[in-house]
Amino acid sequence: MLKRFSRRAFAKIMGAAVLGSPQLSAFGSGLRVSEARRDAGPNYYRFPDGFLWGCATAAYQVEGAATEDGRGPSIWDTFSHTPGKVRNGDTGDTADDHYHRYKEDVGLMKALGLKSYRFSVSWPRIFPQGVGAPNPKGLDFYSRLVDELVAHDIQPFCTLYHWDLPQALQDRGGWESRDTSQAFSDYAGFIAERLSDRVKHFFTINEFGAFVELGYRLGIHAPGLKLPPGRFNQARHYAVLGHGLAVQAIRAKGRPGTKVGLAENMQICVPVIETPEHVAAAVRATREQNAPYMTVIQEGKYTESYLAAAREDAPKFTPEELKTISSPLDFTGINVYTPTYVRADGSPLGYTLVPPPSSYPHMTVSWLNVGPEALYWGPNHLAQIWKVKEIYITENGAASADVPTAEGAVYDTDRVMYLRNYLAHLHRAVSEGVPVRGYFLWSLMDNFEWADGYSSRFGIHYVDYRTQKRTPKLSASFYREIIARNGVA
Ligand code: PNW
Repeated sequence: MLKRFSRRAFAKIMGAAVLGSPQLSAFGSGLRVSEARRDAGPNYYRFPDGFLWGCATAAYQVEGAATEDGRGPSIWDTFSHTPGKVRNGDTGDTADDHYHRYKEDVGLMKALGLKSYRFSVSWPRIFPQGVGAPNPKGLDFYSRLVDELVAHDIQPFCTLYHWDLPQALQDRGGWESRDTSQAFSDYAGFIAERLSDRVKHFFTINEFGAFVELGYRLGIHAPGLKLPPGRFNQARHYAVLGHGLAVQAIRAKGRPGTKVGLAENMQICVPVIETPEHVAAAVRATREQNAPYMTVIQEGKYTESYLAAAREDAPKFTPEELKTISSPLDFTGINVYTPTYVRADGSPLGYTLVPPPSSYPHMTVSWLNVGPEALYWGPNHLAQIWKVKEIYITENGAASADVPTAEGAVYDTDRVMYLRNYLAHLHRAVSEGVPVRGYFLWSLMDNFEWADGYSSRFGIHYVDYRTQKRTPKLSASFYREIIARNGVA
């Protein structure tokens, strides 16, 4: 009796830790663990049928061909050509030369078995001056890319803004100007009109939390500004307004069935321990920490504490604008890299952020702390706090110190470790019924990593920038295996 009870109690404890794994029922039926595992086999961390395994890239990071076929300059051309802004003076002039090698790159995707591919459109290829007459040659490139993807059964997911603002618009105030929000919407509507016969999913903007903060407040990304708080908060507001206007334009111009969302790197607040108090604190923190972006987009209002803390520097806005910003979305995408640990406390907001100790493990870029639980809590928060019904992980990946062996192989066991653990936590979310429909690994191949230039490598294919040769790393074999079995290997 005592024995049976304790086994059941053990299974219960395990249930809290390994939710939804088939192993549990095996405990109940009295099988030994090893037999249970063998039975479960490759289904051990199986994902739902139809789960979309993908990879992501962005235009300026991979395309090159910076002055070809009528492309206008973007703020990243200006910034990367300014001495001292990007490590080693690297620029995106050539990058991965994807503009010319896109067919080869779709071949890499096919070899992985990818179901979907998230790319971004370079706004200044389409509207070299940001507004005005479209450039047919620019559009033609994306049309050919989409054809190539569709021909290989890879679903195209299109991001409209991955940071390469036309320089002409920056010259007129960039995201500090409401005109940029409107210009973005016009451009987004144009692309939806032209590509939605083949592209069913559009993301408006990639990572407010990175490009506005790093570009307009900290000055370490293009356009390299360090705005005072009032002007900065207004730029944040016009960026989310641009998103909302673009949602409306895509709905107006896209074919029936076109879906629209965004790809945001919201701060993912992870409870330091999974007790009800810390979990509640993490929920409160997620709303507050994301007040200027995800929260206003999902709720249609800035939180009281955000406005109160900003005081006279709070953004100026109208109720109409808030309504636009919170235009209903078909899905929400989040880029997941690193956790923000949170604990409950007795402060007015009811939470405190817990800074990681200096010994906290991270990948080769110092901000990329390893916290696989972020891939459980991110989607979980979206589903719990804002009742999001369709979720995509629009980016997740890691930078490693990849060094090819004499034979040219790259054994990135640390990246594989990172991905395996994050995906196990994603599985935990999915097995609890959190509606995650797909996952885009960042990135298909090494590329121009913004201010780090080519020194940081996030790819699962190694790129030799002298020859443009792509070589699958160990992580590419790992990901191919995951896709093939639709489960974590
Ligand atoms: C994302 N941070 O950027 C971007 O969407 C990608 O273009 C980029 O290559 C990728 O993640 C890897 O960095 C980020 O400082 C840049 O916390 C910086 C941060 C986060 C994300």
